[in-house]
Amino acid sequence: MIRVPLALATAMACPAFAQTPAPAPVAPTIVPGQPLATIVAEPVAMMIAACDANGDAIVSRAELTACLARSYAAADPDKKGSIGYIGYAEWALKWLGDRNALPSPFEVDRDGDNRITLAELEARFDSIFARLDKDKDGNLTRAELLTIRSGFGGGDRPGGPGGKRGRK
Ligand SMILES: [Ca+2]
Ligand SMILES: [Ca+2]
Repeated sequence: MIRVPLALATAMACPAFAQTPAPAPVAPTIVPGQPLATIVAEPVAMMIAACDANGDAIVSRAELTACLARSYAAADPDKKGSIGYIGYAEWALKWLGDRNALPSPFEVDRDGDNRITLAELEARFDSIFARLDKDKDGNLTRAELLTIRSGFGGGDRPGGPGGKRGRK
């Protein structure tokens, strides 16, 4: 039996080191046609999501009402029944994450008296709830709380090819 030395056998199995060199790495580019949608949550949606009291990941109007009352009470410790714009900014910082996050005090202060009452806050959130509640069932799912944005100069791609991914 002829035994071929292992090193030689390996060399025979690997032809030519002299092939054309691999192309230099290229910076990744955005492939045309790739979906560019970004999924984000508005600050107000983040707050509403945290109002889910029973842990079913769905926020009902009752849960939101209770949540708003709780947050307002913390901003109005002396129970004056209204807070000024500075107090509202502190409320927004705590519950929306930023003093300037929407809704702004100007849109919440319906009667324009420079004070925010709980009723005014509830009224504003009521219309926000209605806007987000796409299927109008009185509950907000996490999907309803998200906003789909197309960015990076890409056009709108409603229902792009993303839905076909992950076939199983
Ligand atoms: Ca007011
Ligand atoms: Ca809904």
